[in-house]
Amino acid sequence: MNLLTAVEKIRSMEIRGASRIAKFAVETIKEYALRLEGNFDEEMRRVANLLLNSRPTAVSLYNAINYVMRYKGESVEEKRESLIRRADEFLEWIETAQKRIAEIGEKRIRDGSTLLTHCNSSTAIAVIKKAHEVGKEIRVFATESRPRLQGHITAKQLKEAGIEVTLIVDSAVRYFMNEIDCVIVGADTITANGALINKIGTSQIALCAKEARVPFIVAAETYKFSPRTLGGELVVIEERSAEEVLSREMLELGIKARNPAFDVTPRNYIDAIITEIGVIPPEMAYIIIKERLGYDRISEEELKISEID
Ligand code: RUB
Repeated sequence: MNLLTAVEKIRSMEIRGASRIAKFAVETIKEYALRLEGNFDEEMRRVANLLLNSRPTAVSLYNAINYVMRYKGESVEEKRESLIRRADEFLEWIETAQKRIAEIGEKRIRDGSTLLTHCNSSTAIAVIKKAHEVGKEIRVFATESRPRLQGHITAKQLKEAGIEVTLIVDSAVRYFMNEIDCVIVGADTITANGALINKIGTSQIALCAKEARVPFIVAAETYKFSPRTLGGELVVIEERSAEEVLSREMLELGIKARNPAFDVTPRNYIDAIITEIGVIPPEMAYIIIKERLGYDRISEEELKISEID
């Protein structure tokens, strides 16, 4: 696939969700490396840099690219081999982590419970499906997730798995919270201080859950933890176009809209984070980053060999 087409697929959200974005980026890099001739380092950095700039918020993309770009070797063939090995390792990490999270997370879901999930998180859905698979009777409320309606995907996926699902509009979360036993969502990024960055509206749901004393659980692979935040960097919240929110008529009238794609849920609203290495409190985020992502990172400066818009 053409590189710019791959970047556009992420930007336009044809490929979306933190895990899928990471997987797709790694596959794209791998495919590119396989057929690359010429200056390997320079070309691979250009590819990495372009992909890195496709969407800013999910750190899975950054972690995936940094992992793969730590290839070693003298000759082009050695470098290629090393890069492909690392790409396969990361793909394996994605694959196995989600399975493990499903097994661990399922135990936190009680038989007969009603869950609420937001947006479309493959990891949160893996947990829900696993609970269903092991025979627990559960029902799920799925939020619509305006403006891109990822909740529709969630509702279809759960229904296909034979799980009872009810779609609600985002603003109905508090109305239904008393019927919910547990909220489970995915993550785009978890910061060093344990805050969660996820689909816009997640923090309101967490607020409602806390008020109603409903557990709020996050399903997140360790590659969703952000080493960049250790150095004090703030997570960039993607703001998408007003056209996703406004009709043409409203746009023509000159009405403005703001359309942030994600928001920040502080750690004191989070009861547990289910990772592939176990259930952790958000306060442990720092340790996860140190232990799991403590590899020598390639800095963004190193990746940026030329200015590409
Ligand atoms: C998707 C979203 C998901 C996380 C986790 O946002 O916020 O909850 O990415 O997903 P968008 P997963 O649709 O804007 O990409 O668990 O599949 O990685």
